Amino acid sequence: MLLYAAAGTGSALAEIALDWAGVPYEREVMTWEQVQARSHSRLLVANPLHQLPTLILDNGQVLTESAAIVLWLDETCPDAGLLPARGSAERLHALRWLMFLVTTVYPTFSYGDFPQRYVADETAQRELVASTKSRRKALLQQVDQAALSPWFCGEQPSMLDAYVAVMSTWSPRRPWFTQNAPRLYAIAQRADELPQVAPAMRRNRVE
Ligand SMILES: N[C@@H](CCC(=O)N[C@@H](CS)C(=O)NCC(=O)O)C(=O)O
Repeated sequence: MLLYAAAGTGSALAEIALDWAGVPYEREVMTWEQVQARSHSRLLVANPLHQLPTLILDNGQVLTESAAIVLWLDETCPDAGLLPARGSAERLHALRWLMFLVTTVYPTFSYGDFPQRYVADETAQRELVASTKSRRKALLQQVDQAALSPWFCGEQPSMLDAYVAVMSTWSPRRPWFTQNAPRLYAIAQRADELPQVAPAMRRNRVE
């Protein structure tokens, strides 16, 4: 299995999920500059969006979208505990907020990183970046209100904690969370130490 990866991106989410499930994989690492330039030809063939994470399964099938990777691993390795148990209230909480993170929060990074995709005018691009940043903060505060304790879904850690750990290293970054999303900050700090999470966090650290 091959994972296309770059430090500081969402490929860390897939790394954590694969590590958590105990599924072996290789990484093909690229730089953020290559990601921005859409210049990795094999990634482009596998995923026309040229986005990370992109996972190539052993049978050649391509799996993109971090949540799809998490759900697939949870299905194939049900005892690993990536998500709360089927049929539980905690699982509904996990599914709701996993989808919220990938469909509502995650796209704000795309608008912020690539405003030229959405508006041509440079002033409009600057406005989009600024409005995206404040919208992202408001969305993260909604996620903060939904967080349980000590983990996002309650008593047991899950991939939701890994999303919080990884996404809180992106703008507005951890220091903002201390004052503005303290529940998420506490979860991120705790999740950093989980053996399923710590190695990928170390590999993906961007100074
Ligand atoms: N919905 C996707 C979002 C993936 C995504 O936006 N990845 C970013 C890196 S964190 C990326 O590859 N951006 C490059 C681009 O959009 O061209 C997921 O959850 O996996």
